Amino acid sequence: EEAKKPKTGKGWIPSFKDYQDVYNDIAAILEDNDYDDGSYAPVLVRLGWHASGTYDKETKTGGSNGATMRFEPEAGHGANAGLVVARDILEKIRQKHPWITYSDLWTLAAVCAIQEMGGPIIPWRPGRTDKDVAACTPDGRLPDASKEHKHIREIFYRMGFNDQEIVALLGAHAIGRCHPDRSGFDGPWTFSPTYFTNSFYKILLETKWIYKKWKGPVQFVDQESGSLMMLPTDMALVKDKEFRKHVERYAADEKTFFDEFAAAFGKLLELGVPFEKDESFRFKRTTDDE
Ligand code: ZEM
Repeated sequence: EEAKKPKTGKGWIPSFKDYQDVYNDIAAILEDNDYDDGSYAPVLVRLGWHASGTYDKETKTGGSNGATMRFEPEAGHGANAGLVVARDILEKIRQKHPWITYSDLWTLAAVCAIQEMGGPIIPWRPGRTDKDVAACTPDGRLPDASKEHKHIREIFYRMGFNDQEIVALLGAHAIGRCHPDRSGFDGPWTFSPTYFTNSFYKILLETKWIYKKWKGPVQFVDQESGSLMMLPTDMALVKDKEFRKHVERYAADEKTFFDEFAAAFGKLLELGVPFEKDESFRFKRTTDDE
């Protein structure tokens, strides 16, 4: 009987099963052999991060609540180049589940992507609402890869993170790659860009990095194969003593990285969201093969 009722209108409240259905539909479209390294998962993680990372704790503006990247000007901010790919594939999921807000959908997609790539379970709960174009954040709230530790701290402290959380979050660069037509940078950070592991830290510490000789922005390549890359901001994590401490901890112990990444990423997705229910109202996601 329940199932026959239309999933819309006042009074209808989605259940955990409804969110699990959305999760399963996202999981089913992640693989595509014609795209990048064969998966949309990394670009979905980047969408969830950029939708959330605009948060300013002083003014309580920005953050995942609102999904204002649907609109110009935010969609057109330089940092968001290429994320139209992620928004477009999620549009297909939204058409099948029109009751879910874009802001819940985009954050759930990032959670799904991380878990399906073998990463940790990320705490996630629904409750975001979409806002209109007036809530778009000003350009410049997301980090600039050409800068170093001072800039990284300014940006992430503004969101409310500490040094340990910053280093944990950056471990997401184990997945995905840089695209010259998006950011101007080029290449993946690891040899397994569709598997969520602690390899970002290991490679960062264990590799001899040299400046890439090219006309593009300053970036680093590994001397041995020339096929891996690091951004100036990534290199700042080993140059800065406080950051480096955590890089070494995460390189040595993937379990510690997974636990601390899950906590920091879960927090990122919730910045500025006025949830009606407390943290115990968490949706426990499963994967099809569990
Ligand atoms: Zn990234 N990131 N990021 N990042 N990022 C890129 C790609 C990806 C920075 C950055 O400038 C860039 C975090 C933090 C920071 C991902 C996740 C997270 C790219 C390449 C750049 C330039 C974009 C392109 O060309 O497509 C900087 C400066 C950061 C902080 C200092 C955090 C935090 C992340 C999540 C927790 C992911 C998954 C990608 C790969 C996207 C893809 O399409 O493959």
